[in-house]
Amino acid sequence: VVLLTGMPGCRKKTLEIDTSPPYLRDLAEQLDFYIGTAVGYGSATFPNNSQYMKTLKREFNAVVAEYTMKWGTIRPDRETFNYGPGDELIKFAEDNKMMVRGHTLAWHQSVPAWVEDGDFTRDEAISLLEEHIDKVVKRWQGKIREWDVVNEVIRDGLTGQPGENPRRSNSVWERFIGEDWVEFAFRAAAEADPKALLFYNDYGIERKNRKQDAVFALVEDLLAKGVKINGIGFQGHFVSGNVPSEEELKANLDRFHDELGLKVQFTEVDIRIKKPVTAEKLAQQAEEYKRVIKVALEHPACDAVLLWGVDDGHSWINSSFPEHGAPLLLDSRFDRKPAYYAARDYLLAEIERRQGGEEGEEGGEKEE
Ligand code: 9MR
Repeated sequence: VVLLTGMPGCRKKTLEIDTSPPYLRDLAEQLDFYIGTAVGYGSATFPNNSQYMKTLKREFNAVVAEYTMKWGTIRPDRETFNYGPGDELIKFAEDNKMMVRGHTLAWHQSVPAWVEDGDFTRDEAISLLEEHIDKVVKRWQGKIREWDVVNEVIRDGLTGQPGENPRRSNSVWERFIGEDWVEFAFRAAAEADPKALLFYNDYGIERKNRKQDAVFALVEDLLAKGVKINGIGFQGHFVSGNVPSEEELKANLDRFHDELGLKVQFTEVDIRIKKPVTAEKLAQQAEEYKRVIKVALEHPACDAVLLWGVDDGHSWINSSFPEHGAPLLLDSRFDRKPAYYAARDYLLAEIERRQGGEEGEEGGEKEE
């Protein structure tokens, strides 16, 4: 290290990263809260990249599989159930005392070709969906606290024209079964594990807009039919500079909680920055992360914020939005960014505030 840092153009800063305590997961635990992350799978991430693994264990108390619990991984063909990668994540979570979110039992993406290109009658598709949900949920019963049962039913770009169909037409489930596939999915999940918390999960609904209204109407209708739904996942794939205000974020959580009695969580948070990434933009992102965590922590019906990745180097943003970058709390060297420190400082201040206990102002109690 001495030799290298002595060399021109090679500063010590580039070799060492800050891993000093306190860690986010320990602070979150003191606040009865989950700070989680999506977990990849393969040589660059879980369970093979030792730096990734160390960081994951150290900083997070909740995990969600980024893709290994989707149909595409679990069900390569009709007869094969590939539970291996999911089992590994659950074992890891048990060993490290982490909560596990399940993601996702039914979605229009990551559907294997044998389903996507299959030729199923409505009844056959219903049986297939129900059988899959029954098997997968029972496999991990008691180990997965909450499931994204249904993901992203409502489409983008709604205009509000009379008679407009707000649902995605490019979903196999919609095509084979029709609109009530969502109901079959939730009912099957509830039957398979009556104790699991069941979520509807979607993006672009973190502020009041037509998509949010359509999600609200969908869930309201299902609840009126007696379908068990416990919560709404607001994915939170944000663009820095366009993150809703604290008031807007809170109003959305309130809407689903106060009017429908649902739990709420931020389930896939990342805040991507338009390149070039500058110190100023990182400072803005830090404020935005703090905002999201603050709203979540203060809300009585919200007990979790899950990020969509451990570090900037392994984020889906790099391939899907190449004009943007740096979406997470840790950079591609797993070093802490201003957003990490902002999140940590906020959690620390909140612990102090609650312990200091200005009378009547402790707050933070979560609903059952
Ligand atoms: O980040 C995930 C990426 O690695 C997968 O290839 C992709 C398809 O399975 O899904 C990505 O995660 C998505 C999540 O499951 C649902 N919300 C949007 C996420 C980003 O596309």
